[in-house]
Amino acid sequence: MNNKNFKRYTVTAALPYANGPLHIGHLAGCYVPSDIYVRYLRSQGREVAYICGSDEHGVAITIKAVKEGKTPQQVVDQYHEMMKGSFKQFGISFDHYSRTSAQVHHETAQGFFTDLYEKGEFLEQTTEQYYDEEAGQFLADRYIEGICPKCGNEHAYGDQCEKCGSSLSPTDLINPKSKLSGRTPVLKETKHWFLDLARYQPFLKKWILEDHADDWKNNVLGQCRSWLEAGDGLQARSMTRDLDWGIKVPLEGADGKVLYVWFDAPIGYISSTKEWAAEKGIDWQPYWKDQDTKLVHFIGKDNIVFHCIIFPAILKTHGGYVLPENVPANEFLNLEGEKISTSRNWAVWLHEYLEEFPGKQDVLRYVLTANAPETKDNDFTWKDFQGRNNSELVAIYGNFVNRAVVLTQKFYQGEVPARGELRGYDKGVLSALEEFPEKIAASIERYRFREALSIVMDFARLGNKYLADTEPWKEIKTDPERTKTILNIALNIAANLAIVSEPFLPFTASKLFEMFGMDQVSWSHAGNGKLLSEGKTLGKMGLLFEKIEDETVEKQVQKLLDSKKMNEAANAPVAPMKELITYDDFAKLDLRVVTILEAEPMPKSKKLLKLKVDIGLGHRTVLSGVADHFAPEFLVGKQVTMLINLAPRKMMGTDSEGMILMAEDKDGKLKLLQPHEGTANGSTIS
Ligand code: B3M
Ligand code: ZN
Repeated sequence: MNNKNFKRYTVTAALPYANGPLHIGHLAGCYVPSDIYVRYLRSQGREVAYICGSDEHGVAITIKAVKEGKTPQQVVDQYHEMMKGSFKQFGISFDHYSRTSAQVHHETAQGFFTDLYEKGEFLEQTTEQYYDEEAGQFLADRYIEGICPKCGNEHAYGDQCEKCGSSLSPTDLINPKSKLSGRTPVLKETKHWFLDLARYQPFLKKWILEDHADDWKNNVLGQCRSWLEAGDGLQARSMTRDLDWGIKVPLEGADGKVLYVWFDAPIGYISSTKEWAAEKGIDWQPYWKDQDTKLVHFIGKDNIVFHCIIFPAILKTHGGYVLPENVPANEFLNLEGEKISTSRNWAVWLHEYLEEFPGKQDVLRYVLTANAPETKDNDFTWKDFQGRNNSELVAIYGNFVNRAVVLTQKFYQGEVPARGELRGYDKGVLSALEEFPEKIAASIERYRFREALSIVMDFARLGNKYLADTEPWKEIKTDPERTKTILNIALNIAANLAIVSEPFLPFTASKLFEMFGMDQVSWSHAGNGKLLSEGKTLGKMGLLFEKIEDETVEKQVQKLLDSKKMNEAANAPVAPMKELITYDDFAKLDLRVVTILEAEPMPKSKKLLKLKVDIGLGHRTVLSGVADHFAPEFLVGKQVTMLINLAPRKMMGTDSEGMILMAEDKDGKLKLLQPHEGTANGSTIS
């Protein structure tokens, strides 16, 4: 069925885990693309349900809760609100944003499970699962980390290797470790309910590799093919877990077990639709059950198996649901040449972007679309962000619209001037204008948003070139009538540009709609060279885009490098313990509390300070390699700890009689070891 015949659209965007703030990788992966698609559909007057919500179960949440010393509910409450806010601020125009901890979702997901259970679709298997004896709990896939057997990645999870995309089982991992205690887990028996995916393999192979061979993206088909044509075929996968946070398994004897997060999360799209429809007082079912509904899932590549294999198998087996017409998954966005990582704080956080670049949401939407990882991983650099803003948005798009509007304000008091006789060039430009909307639409319909946006920019170039070639600022001196025609055409190009820009640059488009007095905007109006009637008065228009200076982006790069350094220090491995010594070895050390009386740089040395120390038994001279850690005056008067019976060592002609003890932390900084106030010099330390 081609697009024109669908009566309505259900468009979903992956439910983000509510375990942290959103970053540019989220926007690039599926939220900007899905928003572009939905805005375009809406501007065509199509009936759309744009559905999302927070994914609040799974170990991504419980690991965060442990890390932050909070309950899982506190974690999801915090980040659900934060993410909802960020989406809104970036113009991601969901019709409904729910959350999987909502009661409606628990009921819906349990309903699906019970339906499949009663149909005998589950294999009940008692298997051995990794158990952390120290933590006293079974380990879900994401609680286990080890070496990926396929690519050697040392941080592969129990269910998936993010590096090579392989879907794994925990026992595939080499040298598995528990993320709870860090210890090696043991295998222990536990009962779970498995979906025997092999049962659905014939249907999935035909549905994906034949029926959708021509309209699904190659990166998606490629991953599905690797699963569907793998020698050992689709493996049964457990749809329940031993966890106390999640949706209870609706069966007798299943205490302490919850639904696997990837069983429940995609069903969250349905629950969210139910919630939305209830609020609107409409029936949710057509959006999920009518064959003339087009269902599209926007996701990142790491979610392909769950959206193309497992969820469709569940929908198909349950019966009565439409299957996704397309799953246009994006690849990953990297940042300054490295993988975006929340744990290493190597990310551009949306909330921080908004603080540092207020009002520039469209610039980020633009750059993330122009560089979208649609077919392969791509890289976001601040230099490119600046370059595209300055040389495309400012120099072409903004320059064109600004000139057309400012000249109209200057020559015609802001009124759209009358169009006189057209010349050949004018006619050429107006016929090009007629063709742009269809070209852009064709790319959007095929989920090629980078391509669509580049055509929008070609449209802006057309306008920019038209003004540069006709030079109305000169023409006005010799041919005022001609100038009116030029600016009339230029303003109409700008008004059309606003319509086709809206899916990509909603904030810019709304400024233009307001200035042009265009309401009830529809895609069908685009291509019309006479959108603006003569005599129409233009509203005020602020600057659409402004230049971004070098130091602005250099500051962002430095911020990344600083946070990386801090994180490396924070996560640097602690120095390993030295070999064991006996008590007698320790008893030989004479450690005392002492006071530094004098401190001065050691001549001809960058590292050494010469200290005079009161050890309680008299004064000693100590040479200490702390010159690049402490200023001499900082040390004078400080009580520290010292090894006083270390044999004297001559350094640079001076005897050093002992050693001041220091702590060196992970980032190499030295810290004094200072006793409580009022400890007498010479006090022994044992
Ligand atoms: N919560 C997002 C992720 O894998 C995951 C998507 C669920 S969509 C139903 O990062
Ligand atoms: Zn791997």
